[in-house]
Amino acid sequence: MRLFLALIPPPALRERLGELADAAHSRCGGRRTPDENLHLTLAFLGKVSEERAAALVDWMHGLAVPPGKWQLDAWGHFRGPGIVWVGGSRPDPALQRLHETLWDRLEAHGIPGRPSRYVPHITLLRRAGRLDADGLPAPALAWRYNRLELIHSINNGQDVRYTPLARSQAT
Ligand code: 2AM
Repeated sequence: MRLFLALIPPPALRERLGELADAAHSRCGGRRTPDENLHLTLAFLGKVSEERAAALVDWMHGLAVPPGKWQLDAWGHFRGPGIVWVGGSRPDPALQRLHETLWDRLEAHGIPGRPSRYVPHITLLRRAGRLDADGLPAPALAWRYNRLELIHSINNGQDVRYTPLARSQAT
């Protein structure tokens, strides 16, 4: 099973992100992330056995994430895969800490793949053209979060569906 840990935007924020995705899509083309798939990845686990996934579900049920607020105020671009994203203009220490803590625990669960660098971002477009943010609305959004989700990513060859398997406790 292909799994990742993510924050899921509340409905009002998801709507705003969808508007930014539409604006970017009209300028840069590519494949727009469907509204229901918008998320912030904290850790990408890759392929995990069903047995290990069950242990991760138990872990998530007992997990409490410190509540935080992430300021979304920048457009960004990963050139290779043509990803256009929104994120923060500065590193966010709380998200960085959360990412590190989660990977400490994932490694204790025997999961490899800790990346050397974490750039928090919300992917709006894939396989898009060059990002030219001139003329695009400046992102100015605040994301208050207090819960993390363990998500199963299912690719049926045409599109990708995300199914939540477990949520951390509300804090
Ligand atoms: P992306 O949006 O920048 O592609 C589910 O695939 C989530 O895990 C996406 O948010 C994706 O980020 C992220 N992710 C991180 N590393 C990945 C990898 N090596 N392969 C696929 N997805 C990855």
